[in-house]
Amino acid sequence: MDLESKNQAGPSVKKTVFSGVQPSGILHLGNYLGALAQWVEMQSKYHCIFCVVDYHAITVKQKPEELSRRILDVVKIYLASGINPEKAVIFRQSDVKAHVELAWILNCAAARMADLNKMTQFKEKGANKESVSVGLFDYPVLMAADILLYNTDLVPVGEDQVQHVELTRTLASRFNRDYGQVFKIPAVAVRKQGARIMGLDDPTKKMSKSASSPANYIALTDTPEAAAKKIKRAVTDSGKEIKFDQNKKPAIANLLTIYSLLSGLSFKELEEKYRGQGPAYAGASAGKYGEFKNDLAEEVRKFLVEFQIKYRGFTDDEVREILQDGADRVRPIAQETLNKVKNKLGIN
Ligand code: ATP
Ligand code: LTN
Repeated sequence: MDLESKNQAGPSVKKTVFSGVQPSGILHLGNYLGALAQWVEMQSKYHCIFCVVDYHAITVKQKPEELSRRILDVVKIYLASGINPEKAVIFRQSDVKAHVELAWILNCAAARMADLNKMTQFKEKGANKESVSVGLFDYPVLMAADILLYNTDLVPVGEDQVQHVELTRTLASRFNRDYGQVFKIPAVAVRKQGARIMGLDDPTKKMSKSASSPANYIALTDTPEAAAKKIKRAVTDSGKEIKFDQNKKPAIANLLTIYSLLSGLSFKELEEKYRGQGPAYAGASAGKYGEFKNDLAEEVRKFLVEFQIKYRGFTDDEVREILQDGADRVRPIAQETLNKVKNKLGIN
């Protein structure tokens, strides 16, 4: 498919969507339900550009051999999730140099220390670390550059990234005001359900690939048996009712969210299904919530089996080709925006 019909401004009126994932660890069900599943829905409707943000990953120390492996694996995860390179562009951030160039320009011409000091992710990721890279502090500016290079309309992300998209809007407006109109102001797209999947071991913290214990997440590459074990051991709330109540039953609300998104059943249907089930029903061996957890594990098993068959079906060479093709397609768009920016600054 030619880029003209996919991503460039022109006769087409399709909106542009941009998003990315860091190749910094094992992707989990939270990444899939919060971000990737939304991307798949969007690719038929919009001009979609999905990036593997390797320059973001190096804001914390990575093992070089592992990083190069993970870059390819993240693309395989995109593909197994249902992203179709015929419909959406997939590329690697470091293959398009305009990203770092624009990030530097935004650092100087738009971003303020006070903006970045407000970012919570930096504080969380930097907490309890002896030394933190300047890159980790500056990381939202690189994310803004990613988004702004492509005249992006919509940025589909999980809830934790909303603050960064808001910052992107601030930087774009400030640059436009101070140097003249260049950037389109993007909007964030967050799913109503699934935007913040919580850790299985702690429903007060988001499921995270950088969590200290693997009991926190279901990796997309976990065996169904390992995933079932994690679900059985997942923290639950007091009481025995299966009811969606975010405040009183955050752990069950989280499990219900995962169940609902994977099965297509609504909370109401699920509540109905398990009404009246408690210790007496589930039996001593299954424990309270036992039946519910068994069924959820079965939903997760079905999802993982299907996902992993697809995941294993792609070769590294295929992925390298997709990445090269993707970078070749988006480079001219990025360069055009960068040229406009440099013109405004008098450095072209
Ligand atoms: P982590 O904290 O797991 O290391 P991250 O959020 O820093 O991950 P990515 O893995 O690059 O970084 O995130 C990819 C996408 O997945 C982003 O859109 C992010 O908002 C989304 N996401 C990450 N964790 C969750 C979650 N627990 N629930 C829903 N969406 C999530
Ligand atoms: N910061 C994001 C990853 C990311 C991104 C982007 C997401 C980098 N650039 C552009 C959307 C659009 C994260 O940590 N999840």
